[in-house]
Amino acid sequence: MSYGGGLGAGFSYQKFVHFALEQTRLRTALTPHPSQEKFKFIKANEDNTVFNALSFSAPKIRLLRSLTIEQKNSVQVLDFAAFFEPEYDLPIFCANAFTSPARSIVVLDLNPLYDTTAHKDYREKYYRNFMPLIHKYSELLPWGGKITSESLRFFSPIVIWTILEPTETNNHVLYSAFMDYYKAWLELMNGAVQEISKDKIDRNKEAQHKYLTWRAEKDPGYPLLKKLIGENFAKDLVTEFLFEGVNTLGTKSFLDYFPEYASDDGAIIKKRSMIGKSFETRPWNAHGEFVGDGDE
Ligand code: BLA
Repeated sequence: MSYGGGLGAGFSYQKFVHFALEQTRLRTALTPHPSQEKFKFIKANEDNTVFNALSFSAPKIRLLRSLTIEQKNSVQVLDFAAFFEPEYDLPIFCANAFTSPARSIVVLDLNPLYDTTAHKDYREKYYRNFMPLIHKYSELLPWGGKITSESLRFFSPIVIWTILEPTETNNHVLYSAFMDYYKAWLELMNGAVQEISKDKIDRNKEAQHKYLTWRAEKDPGYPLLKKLIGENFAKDLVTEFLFEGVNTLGTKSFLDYFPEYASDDGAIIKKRSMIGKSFETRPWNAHGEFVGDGDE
């Protein structure tokens, strides 16, 4: 047994993906997404690196896509996300894990379409019933410490943000949390009520576009993707696969949404955070209310 840390032989995020697809297929009909074709066979610069990319849509789901990157006995990456059609204001499923032999950096959440501090009604509607999930996991998967402050507005009160040693036990807990969070998301899908007001649909569309625009520009995985598949293909992967919709769901630019990143010559400032890192501890209380840094 390998409880001493490091990646046990054969550890893989594939089983997370299989679980999610199987569970989804029990509830809805998945069809391959057009983006699938171009990204099915991605070849990395390094021979020991295997990419697996899958994308689908379904009647209520605009895009469900998954990317795993596997280096034998070394780095393992999971990037799994699912977005509803704009007729639904439901949260976005988000599971990201970057695992090296030393540690796993994990974000697991039902990312809100609307900031849950500014929109309390949204928080009540979608997160109140799921608070037991974070109570179940906040000790085993503890808050990962200071984080890019801008990320917080895309996180929900039930977000799991953690940095762990990739022991067998921790990997089990992570898988268990992934299953619980994914089932919660599917539960939301089952109960989803289609919006008919054009204004509200447009609003949902813009909120999803804003999210895609943020992640397509500032995702922490981008530097590694560039290293593994080259800058041009990494850019295509980000805009046409991982955050597909960023060029079609809306017309606003990154700087329209996030003007604080504008440099004097009108370019986008390259650094990820303008505010810097903060939130040493979990900034929501047990009721999901945002309390910020404990010492503020
Ligand atoms: C680090 N990834 C991180 C961190 C976060 C996330 C919060 C810690 C650094 C920070 O404070 O920002 C993930 N941040 C997110 C997510 C959202 C967000 C999911 O705002 C959603 C709104 N990670 C991946 C993929 C790769 C990856 C696909 O998901 C690689 C291909 C790598 N993430 C990665 C690496 C780090 C990291 C290497 C450490 C380096 C760094 O901190 O920049």
